[in-house]
Amino acid sequence: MENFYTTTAIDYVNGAPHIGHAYEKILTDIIYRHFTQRAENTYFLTGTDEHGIKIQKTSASQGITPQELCDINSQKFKDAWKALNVEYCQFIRTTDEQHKKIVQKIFKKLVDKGDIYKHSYTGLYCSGCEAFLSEKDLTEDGLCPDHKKKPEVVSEENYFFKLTKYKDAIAKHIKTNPDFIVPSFRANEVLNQLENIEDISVSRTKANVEWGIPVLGDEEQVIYVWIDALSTYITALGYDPDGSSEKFNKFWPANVQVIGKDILKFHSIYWLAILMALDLPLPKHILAHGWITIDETKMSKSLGNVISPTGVLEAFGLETPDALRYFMATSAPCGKDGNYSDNDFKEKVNAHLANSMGNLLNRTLSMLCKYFEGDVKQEFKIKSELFDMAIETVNAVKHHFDYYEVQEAAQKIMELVDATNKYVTDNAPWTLAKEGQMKECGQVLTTVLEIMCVISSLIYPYCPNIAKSMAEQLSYDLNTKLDDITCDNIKVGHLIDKESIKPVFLRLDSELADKSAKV
Ligand code: ME8
Repeated sequence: MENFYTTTAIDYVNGAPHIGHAYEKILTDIIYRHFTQRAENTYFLTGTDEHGIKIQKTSASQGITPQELCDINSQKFKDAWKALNVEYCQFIRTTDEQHKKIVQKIFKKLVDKGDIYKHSYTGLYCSGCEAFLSEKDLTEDGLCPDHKKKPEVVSEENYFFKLTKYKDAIAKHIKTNPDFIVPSFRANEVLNQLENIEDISVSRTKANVEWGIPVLGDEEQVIYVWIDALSTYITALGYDPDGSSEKFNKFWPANVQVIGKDILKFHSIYWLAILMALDLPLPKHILAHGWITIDETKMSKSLGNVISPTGVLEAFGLETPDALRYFMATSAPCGKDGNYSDNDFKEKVNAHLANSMGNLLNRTLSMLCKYFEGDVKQEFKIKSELFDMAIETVNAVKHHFDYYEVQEAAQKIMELVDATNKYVTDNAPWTLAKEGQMKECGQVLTTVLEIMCVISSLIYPYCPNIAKSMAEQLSYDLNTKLDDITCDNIKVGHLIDKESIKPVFLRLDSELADKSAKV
């Protein structure tokens, strides 16, 4: 694989990031890191969505400018991703000058092509969705199903995008590419939505919404939400209707665009239509992840159960985000909803990362020091059946990532950890040592250490700090590409001193468990 490009949704900057936002960014970061272990060139884009009526109103109520509010809140997202080791290559903001300039050009190109036209319109507008809704979208009480608010009746002359022109082409694309939408069970949902699709409003009058990108040559209108927000995926790379950058040609189309299930319609219908109208290739996959609930309840400000990801790190006194990354990434099968609770978090990471994985390395290295002063001898290096399982696990993990099954891949890694623990129990190296079977004892320990090298590579995307600490103690090169992994990494000679052995993950203090900070 040569080039790999992945994106997340860009978050609204109405407030601080919560654990749902974090879930998406962690998933994408894990996918990105996995593919850095396979592809030559990789690129990861995230950012913030900053225009719209909500920002205009909130900033006014706080007595600051919309730009000031965006600057403050966008920084909170950057800070959170830093704390979570989300290693994006670029953070785009819809208020970036370059982005605004290209969005204006994209809009003009679509007007010139006849795909955008002006039209007087009366519609039901939900400011929560930042979108017009049709009667069919509403609940029985006439409310927006997501925001539980009555939409406003808005009459305006707006620009409209000819979505209906692309309806058949989109349906054909989804049907002929059954793995385009991941997980595939969501494809039917999109095809049903496509049935009722109408042309969409893509501008608002400046009189009603000021905080947006002005339409070139029509200063009374601002470009609204989806053309602005979706275009970030290409403007960030340097797309330009008058001639794009090398980076754009290298990385577009994206391999996978990661979004939440609530905005799948915009990404698998609106976004495809815009790309088709621009004569650009379509992304290879859209991954629609599920939603995270808190203690099985929907997160909401009014319930006061909104969890801050950095709050969790602080409450548990975590110096690195690995445990939270691991927990979130494994909280749900691909595309399904997941749940966060302090207790589940603590129990899972203690069991998987401390007891199963961390202890395995720790006690194996300790025995190597106790029995052999940390030395590996040539006669310890044997072939083991466990090596076949390790290589099979690498292949299974790659296969799961080909379908962006992040939780399922982690499960495979843990199966290898469990099998290795069982191997230690079955072969009891401490008994071998007691009985003086030192060669056999050394062989068992070295076999385990070989497997731990593979495990450190596989766990790296989820837990980069833990993986680095494991690799360091094993003198293993974590930059090994997955295709080049073998079970012949432990070098004959002195491996480690007793003093250099350190636990890769400490159990979470149970007393701290209930104190997880709420936003
Ligand atoms: O939708 N669990 O922004 P947003 C999991 N700006 N994911 C969640 C979640 C939860 N509880 N809550 C939100 C927008 N998300 C637009 C996107 S893209 C061109 C424009 C996810 O801040 C949500 O599904 O409301 C979305 O993918 C992302 O967080 C940003 O949501």
